[in-house]
Amino acid sequence: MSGCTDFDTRVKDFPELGFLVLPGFLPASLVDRLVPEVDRWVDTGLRQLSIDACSLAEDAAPPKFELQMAAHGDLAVYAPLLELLRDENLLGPSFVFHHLHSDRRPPGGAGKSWHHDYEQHPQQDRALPMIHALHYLGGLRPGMGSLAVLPGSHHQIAEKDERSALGTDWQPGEETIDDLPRGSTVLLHSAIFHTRRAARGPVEAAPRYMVDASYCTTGAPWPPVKPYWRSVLAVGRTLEPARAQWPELFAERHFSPYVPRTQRPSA
Ligand SMILES: O=C(O)CCC(=O)C(=O)O
Repeated sequence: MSGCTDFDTRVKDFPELGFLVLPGFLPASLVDRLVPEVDRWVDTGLRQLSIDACSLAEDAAPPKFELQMAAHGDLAVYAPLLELLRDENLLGPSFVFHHLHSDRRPPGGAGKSWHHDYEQHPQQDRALPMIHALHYLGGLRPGMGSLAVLPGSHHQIAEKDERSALGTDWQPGEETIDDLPRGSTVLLHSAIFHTRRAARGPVEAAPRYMVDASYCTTGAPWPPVKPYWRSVLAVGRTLEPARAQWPELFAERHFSPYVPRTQRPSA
């Protein structure tokens, strides 16, 4: 494989393994702007209001979306990320933004059982990739709570919670990711099974910041997850460089009608 860097190889392996770790992917200047925005998002209750609005009607919306915060908007359309996603081994040339969540978890916070996040109701194929970009603003260390993934598990057609009985237990073949510098990103095929473990060893004093943004290859209608999804996309369409260079990135036509969580069919 002469001329192929380690990075190229890892990108080529993405379709098979379903994850790609990008240590220090985000510039410090962007991370420095994101952290206070996440603090404000959590401390003022805006995050909770955005969650509460998920149980309201489609014409209701929370007072603010993450994309309306300047650094979060910049993150959603961060050019090196979009350029990487357009690689044929990831999403390919045409993809659409799906959603972005921003959170700060307290030191020593709880884990989250094995699950995946591929949006399809019911789960029936893996014809088109969806990718979650997990941005760890403060990095990841065992004392913050690690991420573990099951490489290759995105090929299995399974409901999101099919492995939840495993809790956050160690699984054969898993990869644990717990040593990342500030501003690191992990790309996951959204159907890969993964878990967040509670902190191990001495718990870090600092909170755990994670912003996750997801994107889908176009070609079939994707189910929206929030009733106010159209308003979020409308904000996205105002962002530069989305307007000029990525005309499909916030286009409504790549989505199916919104179905509330309680009415979504499962297998
Ligand atoms: O917090 C993490 O590291 C992973 C979060 C996660 O699995 C999720 O939000 O679906």
